[in-house]
Amino acid sequence: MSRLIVVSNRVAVPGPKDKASAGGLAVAIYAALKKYEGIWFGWSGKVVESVSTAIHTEHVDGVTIATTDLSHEDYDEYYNGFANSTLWPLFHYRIDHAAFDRRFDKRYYRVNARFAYGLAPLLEEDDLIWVHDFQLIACAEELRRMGIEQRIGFFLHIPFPAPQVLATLPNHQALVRALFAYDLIGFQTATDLVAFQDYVIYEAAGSIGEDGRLTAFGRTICAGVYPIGIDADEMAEMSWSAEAVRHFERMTRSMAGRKLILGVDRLDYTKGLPERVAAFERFLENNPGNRGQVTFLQIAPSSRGDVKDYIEIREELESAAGRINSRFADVDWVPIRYVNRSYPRRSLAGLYRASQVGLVTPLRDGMNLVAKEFVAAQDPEDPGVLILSQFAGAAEQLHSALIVNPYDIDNVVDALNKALHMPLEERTERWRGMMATVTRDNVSAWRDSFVGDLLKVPVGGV
Ligand code: ADQ
Repeated sequence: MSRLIVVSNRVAVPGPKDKASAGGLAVAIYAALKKYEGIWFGWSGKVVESVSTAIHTEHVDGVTIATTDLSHEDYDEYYNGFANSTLWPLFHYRIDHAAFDRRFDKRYYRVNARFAYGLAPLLEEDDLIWVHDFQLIACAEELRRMGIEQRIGFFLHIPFPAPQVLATLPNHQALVRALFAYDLIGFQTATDLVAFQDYVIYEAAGSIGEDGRLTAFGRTICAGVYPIGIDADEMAEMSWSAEAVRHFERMTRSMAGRKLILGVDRLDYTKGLPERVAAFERFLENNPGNRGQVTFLQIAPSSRGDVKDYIEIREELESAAGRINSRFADVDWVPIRYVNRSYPRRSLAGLYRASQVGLVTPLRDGMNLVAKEFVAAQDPEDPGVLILSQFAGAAEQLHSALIVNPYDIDNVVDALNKALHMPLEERTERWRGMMATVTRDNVSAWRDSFVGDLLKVPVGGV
């Protein structure tokens, strides 16, 4: 049996006891690594004065964890720079937030090469290599330069942009050429796959064969759609855990019969938070009868707090929430509760179940796992309603959510009205459809279908 080698920017080994503290993705990947006696290779999370070529390795449960450090320049120019300030905004259609700086892409390719150099000596002939996400697109190209011929797959967790958006990136062809060093590329949605195919045809003078394989830059590769999932059974179970019940009761008590609308996101300008708050404000403006009856709880811990755009979005949100609260609050009711911290997964499960409405309205999102977690944590006897952006990857699967355009504030207001007044029968029917999908297309199914296809694709890019 081949070994599985997973390469990702961050290595998230689940703790030995508390599976619930790690994300479903880390648990699923780790389970596969155990089965295949594999290696998980990535950044140690450490930023050091001067970086050496040394790889730190440790062995846990038959899995080898191999990590490398980053220097301060790597952190600024590769991680915060090209990855988080160039590719992240651009791939989410936010050219207005994208920083183009030649130092950034130079460093990106250099760090990707260093990952490849660190990994290559650990590889064996039969290994199956699976690289994750936008931080490491150029990894396979470097491995190929070093003569590595094993099958290499790549999964993009974020959207793939339309060709005209990607074309704003200086040297965009170099990035897509690097993707052609893989044997299989996985996208979250059919929309992303089509955007990639369009780029290949219209920007790279490539072609699509009858078998769907893509040819460009002298190689022929496979590309497919693999929507990522969650461990739905575990989330459903977790929503009845002691900690979830405690949070459910605490929340329900504090609501005193009012309805709860919940948003849970990393604080990021792709998540549509100012637009969401504006929609809630308009909902209160248009529906005076609902004032004092409905509360919007937004949980949004800061992420990437050392990038300027992230500091700005936090300030923008704080001031909008403050303004709306001072406009509508009463002595015994505050319309928006904005919480800038993260919660353990079990607590979140209880909060999901205590909510009548899950408000998930990113302006663009690869998948959005919060939408799936919200569905899995609902009480089957009295499920809440999911309002979901048409621009989240999850909208291609969760058809019975109330699908909205997050830029159209009135559309979101209408959906809030509909969700808050939806009869139990309709809520239950919608929820059942979504729960069946979330359970069937879970994180293990995602992993197994990608790895299964990677094992079958032709090798050598021909
Ligand atoms: P993210 O952009 O981080 O992921 P998402 O898919 O929603 O977005 O995953 C967030 C995870 O973090 C969820 O498991 C959620 O429970 C957790 N989380 C969010 N806010 C939290 C809070 N306040 N406290 C505790 N936990 C919190 C990227 C892509 C997505 C893609 C995933 C997986 O941007 O589009 O779905 O990877 O591929």
